[in-house]
This record gives sequence, structure tokens and C-alpha cells, in this order.
Amino acid sequence: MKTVFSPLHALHAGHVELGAGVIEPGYEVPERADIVRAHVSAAGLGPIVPPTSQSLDVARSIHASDYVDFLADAWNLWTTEGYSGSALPMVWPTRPLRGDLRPRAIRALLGWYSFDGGAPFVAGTWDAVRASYASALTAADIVAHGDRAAFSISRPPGHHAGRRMAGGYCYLNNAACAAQRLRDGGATRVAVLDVDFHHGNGTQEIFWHRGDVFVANIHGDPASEYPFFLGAADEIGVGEGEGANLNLPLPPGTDFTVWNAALESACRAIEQFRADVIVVSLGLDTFVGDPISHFRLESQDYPRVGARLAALGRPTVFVLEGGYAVDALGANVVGVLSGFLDG
Ligand code: 6XA
Ligand code: ZN
Repeated sequence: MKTVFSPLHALHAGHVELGAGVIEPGYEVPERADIVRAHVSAAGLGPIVPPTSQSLDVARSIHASDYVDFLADAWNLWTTEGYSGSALPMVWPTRPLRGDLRPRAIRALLGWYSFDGGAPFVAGTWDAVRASYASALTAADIVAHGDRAAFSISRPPGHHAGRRMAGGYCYLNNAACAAQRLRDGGATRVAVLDVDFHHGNGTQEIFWHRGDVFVANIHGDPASEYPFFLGAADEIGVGEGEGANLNLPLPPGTDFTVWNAALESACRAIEQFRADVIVVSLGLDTFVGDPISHFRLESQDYPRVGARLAALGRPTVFVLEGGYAVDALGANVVGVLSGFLDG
């Protein structure tokens, strides 16, 4: 299996985020991608290749074009207005404030284009975001050209990014863009399976009205877990998308036995959908040692996850999402991927 990796991810570094009662260093650190790369290399899973050059066309079809322009400009606007540090929003246009009054000030634009204080910008953020996106598209292209699977070490991650909003460490929705790339390349039906601990609210929003991309999520119950305001079981999609969204929220403390039953349900739904190709939003923050999440999967469980995904018998694009137990992250990723290759 080819792995796509760009060292440019490391340009997104040194930022802070809004935690509970504190401004804290981000958990989403460059060491994450580096340790994953090192473990993929040591395990000999296959060649590690750089992303190919990619235009922003797919990003502009999945996201609003003005949002993509904003991501590209945000750091420049922030410094031009005299600010430094991490560019974070100050105000969000939540109800009953006006949602049609697009301001000019960068402090406010950051709120216009986000849903939380978890997607800060520093000088290198946009370059890292572009490389992360290009890596996901490259992995999609590798699979479109006939490989059974490919893995994108995308950092920053993407599954919280919606059509017009950043949040939760995410800017461009890498997995959604990979799914769109596969559609553009001729796949008729694409399934996105999101196994990150957190609900992929951005991916759900993006495909909410679409029947050609099935989205399944297994995640911490939004009653107590981030992102809180989406991810309930009654969200099934609308219009042509009705029935093409599956949410499987699970309580904090869930162990592999229960989690695996949800995986089985998601896989059966994907089989029924008859997907041509699968995109896995591969978050490893389901791990028992994860510092910000509350499931209890263990390292030995991840090869079984990979083997079940292989049993779907479809070409598969893996895109890295969350996972913050940095010491275990590389081994856990390799667990899924080697389980897939052996399966
Ligand atoms: C809170 C962000 C927490 C979720 C990030 C994540 N500032 N999403 O891992 O999958
Ligand atoms: Zn997560």
C-alpha cells in the first residue's frame, strides 16, 4: 500500500486553542504525522510518496469558494491588522445575531468561517492545509488508477470542516475532497466511513443532500462529546441524501466489543449501499490512552478493524484524522493498515 506524506505539515505548528477554561497548546501537533510516517516506514507497508501537485478545484466544489479564499488569506489579514500569535475567532454569528452581515475585520471573519476556537491559523497553516488536501487527492488518484488501497497522512485533519466553516483542528475536508475526486474519476457510489472518536460533522454536512456519497459515523455521543451539536442517531440525510447518512453514537467508556458491533452495522450498511469505493476517515482517538477522547479500544484491536474493512472487498482510501496519544499513534495506524493488507 502506498502512503502519501508531505513534510509541509510541520509548518502548522506552535498554535494555541481554546480549551475548557484555558488557552492551551494544541493537541494536534506535528509529531503526530512524523510518528505515523516513521511507523509506516519501519513496518514496510509500501512506498511513501509525496503528494502530486493539485489545484484547488476539488476544494472549491466541496467548499464555498469564498471560504477557500478566506483560508488562503486568513494569516495575511491577521498580521495586516496588526495581530500576532494564533489567529483565533472572537465572535460567532450564532442565533439571534445576523447571519447575513459579513464583516471585514479579521477577528470577526474568523468567526464567520468557523464554528469553534479549535482551528487557529499560524504563518504556515495554509501551506500545511494545502499539502494535507493534496495528499488526500493523491491517495484517491492512486486508488482510482487501480491500487487496492492508499493511505494519506493528512495533517491537519479535515472531517470537522464543513462547506463554509473550519473547526476542531480542521480547515479543508480532506476525506470529502477525496470522495469527490473519486466521483469525478468515474466512481458512481462512494462510501465515507468515519471511525474517529468525534463525529465528522463537516463530512455529514457536505454530503447531507447527496445520494451518491454514503456517510457513516461511529463516534462519542454528542450529548457529552465534541462536536456536541451534530451526530445524533436520527440524522439520516434529506432529499436525495435521505437514508445516505448513518450515525452510530456510543457512550463514553465504550470498549471494543460494543464498538466492533457498531462497525459491523456500518459495514453492512455500506454493503447495502453497494459502494464502488470507500474512503475511511481514519481517526485513532478511539484508543484507550487518548488524552481528549473516551472510548477504550486497545492497540491489539486495530488490526481487526483493518481486517473487517478489507472484507468489504472494495478499493479503499485511508485518510488520517485525529489521534493524540502520540506515542501509540504510529503503531495503531499501522495496526489498521496491516490488518487491512493481511485481511
Ligand atoms: C476540541 C477539538 C476536539 C476534537 C478534535 C478531533 N478543541 N476531531 O480529534 O476528530
Ligand atoms: Zn477526533
